[in-house]
Amino acid sequence: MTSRRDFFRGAGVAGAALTAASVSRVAMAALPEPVFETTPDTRAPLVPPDGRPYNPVVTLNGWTLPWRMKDGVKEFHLVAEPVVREMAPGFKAHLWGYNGQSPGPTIEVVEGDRVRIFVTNRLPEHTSVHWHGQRLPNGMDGVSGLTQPPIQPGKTFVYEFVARRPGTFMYHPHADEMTQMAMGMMGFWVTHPKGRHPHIAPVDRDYVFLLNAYDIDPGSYTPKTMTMLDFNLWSWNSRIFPGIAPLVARKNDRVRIRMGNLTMTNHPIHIHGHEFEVTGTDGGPVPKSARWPEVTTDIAVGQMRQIDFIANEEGDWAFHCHKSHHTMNAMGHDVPNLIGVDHEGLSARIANLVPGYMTMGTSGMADMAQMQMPLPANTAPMMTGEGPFGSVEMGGMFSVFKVRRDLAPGDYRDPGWYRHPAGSVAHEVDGAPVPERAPPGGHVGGASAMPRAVAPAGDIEVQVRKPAGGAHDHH
Ligand SMILES: [Cu+2]
Repeated sequence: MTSRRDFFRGAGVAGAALTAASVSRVAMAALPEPVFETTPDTRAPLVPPDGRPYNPVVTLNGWTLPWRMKDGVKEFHLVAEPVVREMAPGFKAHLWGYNGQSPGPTIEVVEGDRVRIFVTNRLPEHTSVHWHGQRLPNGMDGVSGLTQPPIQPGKTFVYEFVARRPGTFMYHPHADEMTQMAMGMMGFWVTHPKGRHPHIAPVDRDYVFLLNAYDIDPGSYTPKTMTMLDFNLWSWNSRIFPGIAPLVARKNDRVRIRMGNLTMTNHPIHIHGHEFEVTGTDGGPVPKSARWPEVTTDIAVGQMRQIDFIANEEGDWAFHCHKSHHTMNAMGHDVPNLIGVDHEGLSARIANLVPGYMTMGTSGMADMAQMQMPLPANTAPMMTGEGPFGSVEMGGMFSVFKVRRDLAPGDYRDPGWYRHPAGSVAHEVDGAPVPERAPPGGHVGGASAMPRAVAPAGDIEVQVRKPAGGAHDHH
């Protein structure tokens, strides 16, 4: 729920400041009241109450920050602070973010808008905000030490500039970046064109999210911020599948998806059943003559990609990072020693996300009993990545693009699983004989292959030894 807390009435820094008689209450009241969000639900798009009209974006598992219009200036108030983020049902992380969530709220403005952003720092260390991709005065660029002094804990800074260029942007700290971005400090920014733009087509649905990654040991809540490559949670907007909301569209909707990468590696983002074109980057819209069709687009570190397509195939289409390790919630792939760590009930909760997951016991392996092997039946169908035909066997950077004929415009609710027309689902062939394997060095039946000019180098057969039972290797 969105809550408008009285920021100044509370304890803490601002409250303490108010006790000092010399602080001007009028000056502090000049700040717009900050708005906080406490749930990871995908919020309805924020229809602009004033200013130029536009078709608002939908932030996956996120929300858009309301503004206050003051003398023709859009005023926003970001509060950098520690937050608790539910990354998937039953799994919470202690992150840093803005206004109650990580990522922070999306900021949406219109080309030509004058924007004033107040940033209050409630973190235990200094910060700054860099407005990635924007044209602005150098002193508003938010690079701590280079273009401004850092915002110390308890202090509020103000940034002001005109959103000169329409497009897809993001914001993040430029102070102790390694720590602060690893802790989840980032947000999306969209500047809509002020009118018809030759390279920016109007769309029916406009989705945005950031690619991020965390390294959170099983049994703990806080990311390890020194990790450079070996992250174990690959997330979209600090959510992991099956915690990521589906993207839904009405059949024949024009759909735009905007993504920004603030992880430490690239992500080839892939959609099933449709082709798209990259219509923009954080550098601006791509001219039509420079676009080509794709079903996967690689998003490098620090890049943003905007893709457009027509949702003209009904169904539940997978939409995911094509790095197979990034569609795993690999929380146990590098199992740490958890002796002494209290993780009561954790295995069962994580096992809901990762079938077969086991946490090492807190006093050795003797407390295996709490794991209730075999795993309990699913209590909530989406909690194990369960699809209508069984486990989807996916995690991390994975979601479902749901196209339906009968959706109302502006309806972003999950329509449930697709009902396939009769006879349109791959199925088992009854009574089919198991064909022979190809004989070594020769061929039987079917179309003839090219004859071998050189004999193969011997009949080596390799089988994979699985950890528990399974095949034995032999020569
Ligand atoms: Cu990836």
